[in-house]
Amino acid sequence: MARQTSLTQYLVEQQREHGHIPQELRLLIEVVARACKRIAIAVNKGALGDVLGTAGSENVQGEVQKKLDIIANEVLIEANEWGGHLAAMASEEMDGIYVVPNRYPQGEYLLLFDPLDGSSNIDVNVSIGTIFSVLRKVGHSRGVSEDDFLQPGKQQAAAGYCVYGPQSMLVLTVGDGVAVFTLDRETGSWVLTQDQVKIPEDTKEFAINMSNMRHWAPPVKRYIDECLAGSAGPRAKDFNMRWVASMVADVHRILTRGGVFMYPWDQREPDKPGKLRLMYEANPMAFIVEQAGGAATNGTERIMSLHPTKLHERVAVVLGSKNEVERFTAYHLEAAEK
Ligand code: AHM
Ligand code: MG
Repeated sequence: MARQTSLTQYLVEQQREHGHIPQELRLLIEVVARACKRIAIAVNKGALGDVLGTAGSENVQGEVQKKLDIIANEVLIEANEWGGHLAAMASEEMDGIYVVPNRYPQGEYLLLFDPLDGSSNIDVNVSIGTIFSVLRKVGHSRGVSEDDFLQPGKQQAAAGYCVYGPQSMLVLTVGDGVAVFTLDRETGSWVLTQDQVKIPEDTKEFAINMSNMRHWAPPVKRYIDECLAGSAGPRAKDFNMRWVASMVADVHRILTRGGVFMYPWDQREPDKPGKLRLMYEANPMAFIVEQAGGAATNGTERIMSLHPTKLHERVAVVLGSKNEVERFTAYHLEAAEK
């Protein structure tokens, strides 16, 4: 029987060979992975576990919370608060930060997450996921505040997502490439199924919510029009389109076979830079995509260089196959020069 590498073994080996996973970070990643396993089990139960439908509340961003949004948030907090590896957590589903209670030791890491991404797909049995980002508390100030979280994405110590689809998969980077683990439901362990994943630099596939087309800025429209023109147009090739409406599933497809994902600024709410959140959606995905050889920008700047000014900050996102992201970004820069 072929030998399998578990998540624990992968992390221990990374620590031993490359020395870039401190003990506390290893514990943190293992705890998050265990929490994701619990969430995967709840997702699988569906109606049998009474986890579908809305919870009758709204989050800080005015979005209706689903039962699973709340369950996943609680699972992640309960799993992470007592281990001594964290100072605080922040989540799409909580207004402010969650400081580790006094009864537990405080560690130096900060954990951010979107506990259940793709909420609109929960009740229709389509892939959803969990996204997380790990920062280190910088400076030696006592206590912890929201300001400690406001670091650019390039300072992330680790990032990952779990996709709950036909298989549950955990995708992880600690800054040394991207590894994929598949949940073996019989043994309950995360098994390494792909290492050093690479996103092809070119693609013929794009992902965007086309129903927003009339609201887009001219460079977005130009990029998509050229894709749609196919082999007769300036790109001289036919493009395919996919949109799951779960960022985890769309990014996972791009990680697997290339593509470009876009959620740009649009005129529906001109004061919002975009729909997706910088700190627990765009940054972790940007870290993974860059580590797999892809690129991630907001149309003009590298996402991981942006300095957040608030926890729930929103951002425009284009990420995936490098040459397409660069083209999309060039169209924005050209438009800005005019
Ligand atoms: P959520 O975190 O509340 O689920 O929202 C984020 C999701 C992304 O997963 C996805 O890419 C996007 O919202 C889909 O938006 P839309 O429904 O506008 O297509
Ligand atoms: Mg989300």
